Amino acid sequence: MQNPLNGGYSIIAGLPMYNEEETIGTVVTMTKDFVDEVVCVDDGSSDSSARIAESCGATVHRHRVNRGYGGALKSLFQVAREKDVDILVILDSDGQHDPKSIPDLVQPIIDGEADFVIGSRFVDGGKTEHMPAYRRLGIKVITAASNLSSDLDISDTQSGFRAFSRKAIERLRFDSDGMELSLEMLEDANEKNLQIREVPTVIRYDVPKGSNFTAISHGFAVLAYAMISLSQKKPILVLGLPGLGLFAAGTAMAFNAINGVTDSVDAIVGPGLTSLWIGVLGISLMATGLVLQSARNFIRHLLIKEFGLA
Ligand SMILES: Nc1nc2c(ncn2[C@@H]2O[C@H](COP(=O)(O)OP(=O)(O)OP(=O)(O)O)[C@@H](O)[C@H]2O)c(=O)[nH]1
Ligand SMILES: [Mg+2]
Repeated sequence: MQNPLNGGYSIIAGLPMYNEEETIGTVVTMTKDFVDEVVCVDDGSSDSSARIAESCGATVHRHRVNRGYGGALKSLFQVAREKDVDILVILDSDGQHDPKSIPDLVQPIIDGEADFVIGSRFVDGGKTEHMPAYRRLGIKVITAASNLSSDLDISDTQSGFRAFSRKAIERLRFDSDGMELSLEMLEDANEKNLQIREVPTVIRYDVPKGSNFTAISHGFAVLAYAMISLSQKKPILVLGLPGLGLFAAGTAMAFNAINGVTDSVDAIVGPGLTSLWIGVLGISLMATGLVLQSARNFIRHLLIKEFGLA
């Protein structure tokens, strides 16, 4: 049944859920007011999350084994395609996102101004409560690396509070099983020229489970994805420039060693060898950067000329 508040648009909320029995009931109950259906993907939780979600009115989609956050989102997109909905809103089950902000996330899609909306804590009007400093730093580093590789200027690449239009639901394809999916989705949307928009939101950390240290290992996985993506797209920046720096440092050390020669030749052997290997490492990095850049240009050229693809 359609929610009369949504002006004829069919909207479902998708909640990735893994052992969230303390919060899922409240999140489902609050979310129901803003959408037509709440779908939770339970990924082999060992607690009562699935039972509570169902008793609060959610449809629960079960994975028998844990497929990770990315696996849960793949299932949610599949459900949205099968149900042929206009809008899919994704929010966390741990209470960090406020369901009352759902109308703000879907509005740019309803207005035809966006296909992919991110609830951001770092744009004007957005904020975060009780966020640990290490999380803030991690998010800033990941966001900087990801913006460098994609030329997107997104302030909060790590917010899981997102809404997708029918066009985005149909076109987006992703592979990652972990949290790095947050970046893969952005890159895919950018490549497919989907309109991405950020709206302010509040993301809280004073929730029962709080932020735990698995967030650090998730953070490293996301950062590794951002760096690999950056080195594939801008090899000269990631490999060539540091290579040039090492080569310059090696050369400076070599001059220093030669200038320092007095009566003992032995005195320059150690610094000389050090400067040599630093210089060679620099040259190797620069060469790798150049080769990767040429391969990238060649493949692009081939795709455009032979297959008409950009
Ligand atoms: N289906 C599914 N959901 C998951 C999985 N891991 C996390 N989630 C859910 O995804 C949402 C976000 O996960 P969190 O672990 O809170 O990640 P986070 O908010 O980035 O990190 P924190 O700062 O630790 O809260 C929550 O609703 C989790 O229940 C998983 O393996 N499968
Ligand atoms: Mg969380």
